[in-house]
Amino acid sequence: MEEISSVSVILRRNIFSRRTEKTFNFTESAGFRGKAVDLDWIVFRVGLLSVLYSKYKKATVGVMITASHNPEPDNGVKVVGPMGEMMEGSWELSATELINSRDEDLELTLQQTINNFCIDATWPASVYFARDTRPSSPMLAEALCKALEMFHCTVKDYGILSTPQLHYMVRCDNTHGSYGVPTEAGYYEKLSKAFLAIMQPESNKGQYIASVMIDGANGVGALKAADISKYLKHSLSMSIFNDGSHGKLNYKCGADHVKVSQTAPEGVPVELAARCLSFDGDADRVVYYYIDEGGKFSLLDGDKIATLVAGFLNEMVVASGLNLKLGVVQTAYANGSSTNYISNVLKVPVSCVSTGVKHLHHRAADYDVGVYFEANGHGTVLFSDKAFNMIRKISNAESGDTCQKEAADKLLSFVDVVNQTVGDAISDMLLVEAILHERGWSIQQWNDLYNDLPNRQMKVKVRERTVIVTTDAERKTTAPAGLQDRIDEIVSKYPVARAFVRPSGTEDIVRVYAESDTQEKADSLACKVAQAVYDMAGGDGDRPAE
Ligand code: G16
Repeated sequence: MEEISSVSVILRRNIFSRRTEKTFNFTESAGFRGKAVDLDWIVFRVGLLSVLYSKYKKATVGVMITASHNPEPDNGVKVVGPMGEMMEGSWELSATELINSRDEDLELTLQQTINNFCIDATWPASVYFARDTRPSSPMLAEALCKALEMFHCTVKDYGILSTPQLHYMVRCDNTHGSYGVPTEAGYYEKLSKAFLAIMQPESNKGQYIASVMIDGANGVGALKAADISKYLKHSLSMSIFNDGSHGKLNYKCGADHVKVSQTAPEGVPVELAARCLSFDGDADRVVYYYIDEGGKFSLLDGDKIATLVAGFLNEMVVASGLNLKLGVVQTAYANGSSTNYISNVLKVPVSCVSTGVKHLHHRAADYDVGVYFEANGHGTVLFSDKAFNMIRKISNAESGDTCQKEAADKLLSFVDVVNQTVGDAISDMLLVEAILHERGWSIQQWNDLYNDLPNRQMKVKVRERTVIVTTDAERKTTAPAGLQDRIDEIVSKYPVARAFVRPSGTEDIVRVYAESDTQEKADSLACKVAQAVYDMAGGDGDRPAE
């Protein structure tokens, strides 16, 4: 591939040359992330990688510039596969090698990637890309463009999009429009048409009120929620706060802040019993919350969304008379009560996988209808081709059971409300709203399905977080030696308790999760486990204190 030689020319001019000896790892959950000022050369290399990935897949692929829930000075880059899925695991090693290659070896590394994956270099690459609202994103988009321009590939710059919108565009292109139209209007039209079909005004809404207060995390989600509201007409009233007009991205607001701190965000005048929700910085996560009459803050996170969605879809599948395998996928962060509720009350199979949507998405595809949500609010529903065709068959049948047909018609609208490519805060919000509307439920009624076990998350700073090695879907550690025994010993002193630790893929810290029967005990357990991590895994800075 002759274009590869121009890579060295660019590097010799000192543009996008490697500026550090530090090693970077492509993380499963987040691609590459770091301080934005250090990232232009990395994004340039990811651009080169995306061209090869497109040639390898013989399809359009995507590149998203975002650091999602991370603070504003950070940024990052992810690669999107042809069906809107995350890049294949077998390419993660190549991505890491490409980023860590010395400038003088870069041409060779690119050539090795071509050889390793038997890439047909003559295939015309096609890369779609977009960015979030971070001030550093345009500069990184330019670095990406420089790489793409060198290969004369088809490039589509969508400007500012939410991460799930870019995933949607890539899938639309590769399915030649059968998934949808690859434009922003196409996205809004598909989702809103399906939503409006469900939100029939004449239906009995019970205690449901079609009004939400949205915390946009001062990011792209606020802009896109405002855009879709025009298509939703009067079916859902949205008051949007933290819309980026002032205030910093993800600072004391957004889904991650609300989930981890278990408090309402700043900037939202949370009203008694009002249904409030927070997006994260690139609008691929959503969590709900409300303040009850006693003034208590209640969080309805990804687990609560998963249980609401799985319970409803399961009923609809049964009502349609279909024999479809529906299952839920969670991670170790799932609250023990939610797993219990799914297994014992809904009687739906539930599995646990490692953190990162890639893992959940993969496992959910084993079901006809796979509901996956991380506790942090990241998730979606996958409907297999088999499920879709069976639902459509009942819906299109000219004779047959009227109730089954009605249920199948409704299910088809639910299929279209869902962005099946990856977690999508806007699509998930519409899904939750549609189900609450169907049920006629208030947020409190939804919350009353089961009680979460009190839980606490903490972050521990260590010198090198990769010293922590996990197994069993991250529920146990195998290194450093003795840490798991110490955690087991601490946990055994608390009732109904569980705790685990894992190195973050998006921040330079180790995460600690703990749950027990009271908040005080969950807090104390989290702290004791955090101290064990600090002591046994090379703590840095202040030791966690109770
Ligand atoms: C990303 C992934 C999520 C994952 C999170 C984990 O979130 O997309 O699936 O749960 O990372 O982060 P960590 O490894 O730091 O716990 P996002 O929203 O930041 O892209």
